[in-house]
Amino acid sequence: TDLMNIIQGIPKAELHLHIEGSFEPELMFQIAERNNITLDYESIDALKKAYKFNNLQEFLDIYYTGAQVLLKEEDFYDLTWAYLTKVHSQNVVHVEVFFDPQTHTERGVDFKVAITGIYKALEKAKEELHISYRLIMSYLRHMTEEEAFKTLEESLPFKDWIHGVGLDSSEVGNPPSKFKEVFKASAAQGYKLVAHAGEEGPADYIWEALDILNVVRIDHGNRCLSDDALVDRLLKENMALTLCPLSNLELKVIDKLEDHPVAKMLDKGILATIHSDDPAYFGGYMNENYYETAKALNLTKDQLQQLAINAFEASWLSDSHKKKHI
Ligand code: ES4
Ligand code: ZN
Repeated sequence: TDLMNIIQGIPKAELHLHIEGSFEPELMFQIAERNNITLDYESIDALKKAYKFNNLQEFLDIYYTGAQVLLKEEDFYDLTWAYLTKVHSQNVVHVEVFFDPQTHTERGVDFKVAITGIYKALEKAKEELHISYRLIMSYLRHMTEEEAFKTLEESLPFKDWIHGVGLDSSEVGNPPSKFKEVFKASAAQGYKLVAHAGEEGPADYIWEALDILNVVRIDHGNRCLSDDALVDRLLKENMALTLCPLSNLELKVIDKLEDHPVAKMLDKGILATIHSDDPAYFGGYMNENYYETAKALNLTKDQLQQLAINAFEASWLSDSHKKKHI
């Protein structure tokens, strides 16, 4: 279609992507088989039928189960390479990828195994696909701050491969303030800071991410429009929100895409951006997120271009690299 051609033609940056959430059922079965693991689902179709979620937690339960088949460096490499070739075909030219070390170290898979596989695929994509990248390790907020500190410690030998830290998993009941000290210590190590906030949790959690954690971007941030003072703050600091419309729909953060706040955010001048979050689970990569959102909200070509420009502006590319895309 014309709309999809326009979207395909826009060079895009993806800033909110959990690599474990890009695990397609086909690859999951393939890796399970070579690792001699039996999945709880008897076929790819049976697994896909389980992808129906009423909230974030129902999704996370399945997402962590899927990740259990990742054991070896080559598993993480294949996972990451599959994602990168897919988004390359969608004209994505820059990615800032999350991984969840604790999802793997908890199961006895070394930090080194996970990060090395991911890193090698990112480097190959830089060389062969000309995709620039940053890598972000996320602390799991349902775990303790002490456990996050342990992860920070484990990351230090790989500091040169890691650009920032994030905060993800079950939001409600696990406010940003729970991780105040480990974010401070992460910044002291030179890591940039982001956090999921205001996806299912209240606007208060967005304030905490800004005031207590000192993040440079908010992942999701849907709930900010309920708080005028918060909107003023986001505008004043030109703070980016990395929104994920199909994720919001699949996790019932919104009832229908027509209700997505991104158009209102653009109208207010907020640095809003669109990404895929967990594309293998939510039914679409970058282009599908742009496309479905554009259709539901009647976004103009200018608004689509603005969304892409916003993502480069909010990215961690150097100013000289940003300029090529803005
Ligand atoms: C996530 Cl959608 C979402 N929210 C919070 N944590 C996550 N990890 C992966 N996807
Ligand atoms: Zn996310």
